[in-house]
Amino acid sequence: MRLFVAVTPPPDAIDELRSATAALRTGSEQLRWSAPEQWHLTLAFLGEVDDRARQDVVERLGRAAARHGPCTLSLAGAGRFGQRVLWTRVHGDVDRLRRLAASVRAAARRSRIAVEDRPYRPHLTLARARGDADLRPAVAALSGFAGREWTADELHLVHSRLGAGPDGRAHHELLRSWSLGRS
Ligand code: 2AM
Repeated sequence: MRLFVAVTPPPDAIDELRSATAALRTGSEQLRWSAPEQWHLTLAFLGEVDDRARQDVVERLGRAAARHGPCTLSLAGAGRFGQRVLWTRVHGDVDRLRRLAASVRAAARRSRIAVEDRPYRPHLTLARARGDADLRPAVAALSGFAGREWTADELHLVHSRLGAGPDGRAHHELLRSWSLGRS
């Protein structure tokens, strides 16, 4: 099954971002916005994982979560990956989050799951372009957004079923969650 590992903002932080993006979300045909209920910070995309590797990585992720404490974070402003992905920036304990992401990726590799080598860039994806799109106006429109502080205190393993969610989007199902910093 197709899996990824993430932390998620609490409902109040999601609501702020939902309000801040409301006008933009209705405006554009070019962008496919992800559902606010599904907004998350991906730490590692594991791709298709078989049962055996999944069982192995579940054990390792539990141990990784225990070794890392909660992270105090906030979301603010926006950025883009080229002409394809619009995201909001992550502030606060990003070094901690980076170390957590590194542990998660190491856990996946030890379970023989291929994960990308590119450095982790903390972000929360808001929308993807249907083709190439000029994302600069959206980035500018969100430049004044500054969300409240929140604590990422759980690590989640999520099953993503492409096309199984509303409007042809992916359906996300939480498979496992671990408290950070607790064994
Ligand atoms: P991102 O939006 O933060 O990049 C589930 O598909 C999640 O896995 C996405 O939200 C995406 O996180 C992340 N992801 C990273 N690489 C991916 C890839 N090659 N294909 C699909 N999703 C990927």
